[in-house]
Amino acid sequence: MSDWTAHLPPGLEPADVDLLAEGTLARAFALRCAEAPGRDALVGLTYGELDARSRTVAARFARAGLRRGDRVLMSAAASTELVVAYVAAQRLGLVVVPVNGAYTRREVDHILGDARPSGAIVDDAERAGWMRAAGVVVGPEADLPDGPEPALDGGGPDDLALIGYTSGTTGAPKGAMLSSGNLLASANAVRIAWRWTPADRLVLALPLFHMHGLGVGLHGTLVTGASAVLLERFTVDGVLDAARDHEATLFFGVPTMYARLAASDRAAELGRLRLCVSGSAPLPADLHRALSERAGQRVLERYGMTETAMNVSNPYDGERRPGSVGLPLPGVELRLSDGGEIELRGPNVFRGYWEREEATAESFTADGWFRTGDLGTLDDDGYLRIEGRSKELIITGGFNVYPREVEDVLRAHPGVADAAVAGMPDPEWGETVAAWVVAAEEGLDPAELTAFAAERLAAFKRPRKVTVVTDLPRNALGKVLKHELAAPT
Ligand code: MCA
Ligand code: AMP
Repeated sequence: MSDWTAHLPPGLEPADVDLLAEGTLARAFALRCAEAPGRDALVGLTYGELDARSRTVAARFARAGLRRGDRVLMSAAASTELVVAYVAAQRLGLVVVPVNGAYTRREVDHILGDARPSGAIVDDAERAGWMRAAGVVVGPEADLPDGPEPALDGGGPDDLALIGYTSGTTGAPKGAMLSSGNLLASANAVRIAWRWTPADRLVLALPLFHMHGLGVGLHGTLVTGASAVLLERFTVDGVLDAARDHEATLFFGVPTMYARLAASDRAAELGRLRLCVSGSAPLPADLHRALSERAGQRVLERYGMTETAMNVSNPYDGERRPGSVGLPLPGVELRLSDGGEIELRGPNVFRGYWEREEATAESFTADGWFRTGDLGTLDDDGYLRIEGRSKELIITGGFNVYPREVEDVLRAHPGVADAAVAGMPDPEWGETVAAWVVAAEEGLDPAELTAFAAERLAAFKRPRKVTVVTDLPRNALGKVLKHELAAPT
């Protein structure tokens, strides 16, 4: 077991760390708004404005019939209006279900059917049409009539605040239920560990429908009382211009973003930031070194999951070790099973999967530790290295793709008898999705198959390469030997 005291700044004792000091995430937001109304929350939005606008939007939600505990699906590009609507939803006690804006109708329908939201926050007309069945549908600006102000910032840390959809070996995405306390504890843990202060300004170019952008970037900013420059999408110039123009101090990204930044002739400009953090996928050690050489920036790598928010991080003071994700964050306990699986416990660990008792039971040990499905080793100083995964998962550009879901889609094509999907190493994306298919008939056209997949899968899940093979190599138990397929020829 490794412990988290190395993350504490000088003078802060473990006994003085209270990750749930504000009680709930919504109360933390409300407190920061009240404490410094004139300070920026986002560039162009002060805390006072965030308070007033989120009250108005919460009142509109309430007038439209949304009540504490109701689920509301959220699928929109990052914008000030989206942040206001999200804060309003949290303050009203709604349970937010973030959904990737790249999802096709098939993928969205699965989540609608499973989570049965009463409302949706979306930013385009076509997707609004898909959500209509959910009931109340609004733009991020909550284009609903005003209403009387409802009770805000109530409830307790155990109340559900977010359901994050994540797949599993079964292929069908399931909803990880995070309480308000889970999210608050994780935001406070990174606030302490990364020495986040109200004077910090984050360049936030991550989507707000995943834990990285939402749970770390946005929650961390607002729980700290700091500010962010929100970018609708990531580009190298966009990030570096924002850092320069708004005197930013922080940047959080996935390794693909860092690979693009390192390759740019502006890479040295990253050096102006106080702290750059990487996560969601392994940061190659040579990329870590390249950033250090070209930008003088020792990127701090950390490890998280939808189910747990943030778990482990390299220390702010002390060695940031390339190839390692570091030490458990404040409040987090970590151990390795006999098979090397990383197991976790702490106030950040989720309550279970929405309406999936069996999957929930399987994901915890008998003594209550969460099984991550990631394999690791601990070195003598307690630093964790992620060595692989026991779950089948491809991470491409920081987005997760479950091979089983892609295989199911490919097999549904009448020309396909069988299919296998695996990740291929890639210097920019980390991994890319590759497929091997056995044709059911002569003349299967890979381009036609790709078009078939495009109707059913978000762009990042689609195989970049499809190879037609006569059969798939299998072991004696009939399991496809993917490492043989993916091996370089
Ligand atoms: C875009 N494309 C992708 C990806 N992103 N393909 C594979 N993997 C991807 N991640 C597709 C586009 O649809 C397009 O397809 C083509 O690639 C080129 O797009 P491009 O413009 O180059 O991409 P981009 O818009 O610049 O996006 C790259 C990106 C983005 C900025 C790295 O993928 C991104 O924002 N990733 C962050 C994901 C994230 O937030 N993950 C956190 C998960 P076509 O040409 O066919 O149109 S939370 C998590 O994992 C845990 C909690 C944790 O620890 O953080
Ligand atoms: P998700 O639940 O979709 O957010 O994805 C979580 C998974 O991303 C984890 O279980 C890990 O496999 C992976 N992951 C996150 N951060 C890192 C990291 N720094 N290094 C390696 N894998 C990571």
